[in-house]
Amino acid sequence: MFEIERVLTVTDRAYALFEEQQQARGINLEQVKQQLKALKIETPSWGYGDSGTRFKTFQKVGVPRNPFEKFDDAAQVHKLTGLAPSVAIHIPWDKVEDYGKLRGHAESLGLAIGAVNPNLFQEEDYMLGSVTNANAAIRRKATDHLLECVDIAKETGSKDISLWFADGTNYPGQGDIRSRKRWMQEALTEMYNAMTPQMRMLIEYKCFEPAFYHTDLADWGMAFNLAQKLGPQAEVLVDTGHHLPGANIEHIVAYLIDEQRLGGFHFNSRKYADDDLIVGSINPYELYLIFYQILLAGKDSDAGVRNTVNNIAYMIDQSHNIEQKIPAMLRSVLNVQTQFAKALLINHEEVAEAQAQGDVLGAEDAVRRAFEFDVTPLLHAIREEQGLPVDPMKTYLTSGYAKEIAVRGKGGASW
Ligand code: PSV
Ligand code: MN
Repeated sequence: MFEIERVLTVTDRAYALFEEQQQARGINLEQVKQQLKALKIETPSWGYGDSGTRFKTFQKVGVPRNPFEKFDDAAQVHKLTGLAPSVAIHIPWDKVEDYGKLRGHAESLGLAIGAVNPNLFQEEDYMLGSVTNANAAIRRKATDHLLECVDIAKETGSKDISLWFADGTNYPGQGDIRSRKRWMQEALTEMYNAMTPQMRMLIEYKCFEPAFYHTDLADWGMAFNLAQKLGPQAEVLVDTGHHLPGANIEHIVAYLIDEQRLGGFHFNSRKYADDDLIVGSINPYELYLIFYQILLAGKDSDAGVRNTVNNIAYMIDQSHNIEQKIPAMLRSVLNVQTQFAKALLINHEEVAEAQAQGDVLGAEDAVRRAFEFDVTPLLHAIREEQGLPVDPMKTYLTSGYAKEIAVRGKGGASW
């Protein structure tokens, strides 16, 4: 009892100091808290299963054996953080006979089924491409899978269908780049026309891997062009791991928001290529600067820009090869929350004033300063207000859930 009281007093005092500091900077903390409480991050079903590299997939004890168990684990992440109420699925990794049943299971856990991700990269037929394959029968098969995913989304109540293609070539001359471009557009047009008006197509790009010479959707410009051609229900998805070293992702984000074509994110961290490391573990400042652009656009006078910002799907896309799956996912959503909280402390008027004066260092300082605050007291305060554990990771580690799921044994779902 004494111990709890002491901790709460320290927390309260830390928050009081934080509040004083932020009020002095003209930050409206009530508004910050509201925005923090509204943050939602989708976790991927595949992040709970075993995964690996081409060298080895390590098997972990307690990994879910089927899609239902993946939702059980995802529910832990949401229960402890209040941040992750939906789960993206990948088809056929999460293929079930009855999607209504899966949806019912998710809802019974307080979750929703999020984005549906068609998988067009794991069948022998797709070695030389799926929707861009020179063989018309294979293109047909791939397009049919896209249509199947639209039907699944209707059953699961999913709004977003998130597309990523491994399509590309390994050698010059291997394929006709322009024909492939047209086949891609043809397939996506067919899928687009099958969507209900409530649905949205998210188009993801990736500069390389598994194709090494050319990738059919290699960068944001190609995804953007396709989205523009398809129509207003098609938007671009930015996977933070899918850029060449040195790419300014926040610039891409700002540009796409301004064009009202940024639909969502796949968050993760990369060091060299698409390494799928925990978001915020390598370059938290990049994540912070992405949120800076988003929050700034949220204040724009253009209602279309504000609407784009309010409909961004924040999703994690990580495959945890050596980490414990649930703690890795907890760390991920908490890292996103931390950087979002910091970005909420940016005084945009101060930045604008420095910009107007041509004060380069002043503007940079006004952006960076918020990053340097410790937001722990703020996060503790909102968690207390929401009836959530103040330290979700610690609560999970002492909850006994890992022991409970150990009965699943090794050899659960993997991709
Ligand atoms: C591909 O690297 C990707 O980022 C796509 O989003 C896939 O759907 C996901 O990873 C899982 O392979
Ligand atoms: Mn991705």
